[in-house]
Amino acid sequence: MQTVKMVISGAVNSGKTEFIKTISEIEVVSTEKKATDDTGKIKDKTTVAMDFGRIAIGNDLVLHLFGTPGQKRFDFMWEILSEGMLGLIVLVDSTRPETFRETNRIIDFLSRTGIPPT
Ligand SMILES: Nc1nc2c(ncn2[C@@H]2O[C@H](COP(=O)(O)OP(=O)(O)OP(=O)(O)O)[C@@H](O)[C@H]2O)c(=O)[nH]1
Ligand SMILES: [Mg+2]
Repeated sequence: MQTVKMVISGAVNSGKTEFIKTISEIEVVSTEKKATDDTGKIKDKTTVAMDFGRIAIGNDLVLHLFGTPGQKRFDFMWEILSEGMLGLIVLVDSTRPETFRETNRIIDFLSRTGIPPT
């Protein structure tokens, strides 16, 4: 049985927590708290540390799913969560072009720190 660490990232409100809750086979460990800054204008709750879920693919592979917080002020968690990751999924809300620049920043950062070279 092989276990692979996957990181699910993306800008605020791109759907990271929802994605992990949807595909995880276990109850997701979530750290959602009431948003107290500008994020509160678009949603009630936001991830402040991480999400964690798990899904098995066939009999031999288990994916551990680590969701990052979207807010910039929690970006120190990106490096912590991406340590040892083998795969990265970046979610984008295509209806909010104003988040594309931030999405690029996340991709740049995580491709430099996390994914091992092939
Ligand atoms: N229409 C639609 N709404 C979605 C989808 N995924 C998530 N949402 C909604 O988008 C909002 C944000 O979803 P979250 O999963 O909290 O987003 P997040 O990326 O974890 O947000 P942060 O933790 O604040 O960065 C919620 O209201 C979800 O119900 C989707 O695929 N389609
Ligand atoms: Mg979240």
